[in-house]
Amino acid sequence: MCNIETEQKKKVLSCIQPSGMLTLGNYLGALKNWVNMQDEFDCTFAVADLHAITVRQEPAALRSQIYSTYALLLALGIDPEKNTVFIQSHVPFHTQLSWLLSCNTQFGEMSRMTQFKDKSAKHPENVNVGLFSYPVLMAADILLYKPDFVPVGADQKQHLEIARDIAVRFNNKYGDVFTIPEPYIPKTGARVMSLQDPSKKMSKSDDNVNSWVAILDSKDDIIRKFKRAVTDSEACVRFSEEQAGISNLITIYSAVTGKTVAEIEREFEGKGYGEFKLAVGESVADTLAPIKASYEEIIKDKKALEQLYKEGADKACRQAYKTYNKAMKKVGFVL
Ligand code: AQP
Repeated sequence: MCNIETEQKKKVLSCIQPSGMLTLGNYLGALKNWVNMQDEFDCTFAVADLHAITVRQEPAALRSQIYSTYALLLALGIDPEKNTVFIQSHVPFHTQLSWLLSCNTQFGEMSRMTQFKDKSAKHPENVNVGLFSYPVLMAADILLYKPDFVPVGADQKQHLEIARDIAVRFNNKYGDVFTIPEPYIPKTGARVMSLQDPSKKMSKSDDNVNSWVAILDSKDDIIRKFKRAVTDSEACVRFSEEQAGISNLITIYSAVTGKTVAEIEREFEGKGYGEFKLAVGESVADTLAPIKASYEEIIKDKKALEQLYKEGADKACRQAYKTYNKAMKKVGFVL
């Protein structure tokens, strides 16, 4: 029987790289919204493992991060029955479509991507071609599933824009193949900065383990990392541009407790940073504890996990194949 409710829902696609332990930044900036979007939208969620190797990964660590990222999505409450939840490398059409799109993308466009500039500056010993062209793979990730919306943070706007440009150009040249996705700005979503350098975003691939909090960190580690967080000299809990460190902690505390900035400033009036940092650490640990508990149950059963990601790949393949086939035909390939 056809499910009318699902058919009427708008489609959303989101991916996450297993390039390290998922962080509090990934959770508050993206994953929390993924969980909320499942009721309103027809969602496709991917573990973007192919993207992770644009920077060097140790094979055993990569394998375990892919498993753990998939399991964590389930632990957060993402339902693999209701959504399509899969591992990118299990669907070969991503790399195949990427080639078609690469031949319709200009070198100059890619050269302007800021993430390439940032990451090549960070890893000068490994400025590989994949790092240069990965926005094309990202365009393929998106366009294969014909989403109406792609949730984007400020740092990823440029990637969606290039995916849209590539799709429009392809459609104009070969006929209607791709849906042009719109950016989706979720109602809630915090930008979390590094605990050691609040001018940079919190990143799972940051070498300084004290700069990020992993969703799976122990309570003691979380509290220790917040105690060590860089703050300012003013010694008062007040949100301001000049106090980037303390403002980051206020943003985090607000996101996990639901309190407003004004309420937080009142709560900690006349109190020192030490007390505030402890409160932030404890509330973050309490928020993440049930996710960690659920993750530990899920990761124990590798067989069940394998079955779920295989079913997810089958579902994704069925959708992706149709788009890929149409694109190949339009370009002139014999199928
Ligand atoms: N610090 C952050 N604050 C808010 N949102 C964030 N996101 C990442 N960091 C923060 C959001 O998480 C989603 C998935 O991101 P990703 O893992 O695919 O890539 P990324 O943005 O490059 O994340 P990282 O942690 O910085 O990874 P690495 O270190 O490997 O580059 C995205 O929606 C992103 O906005």
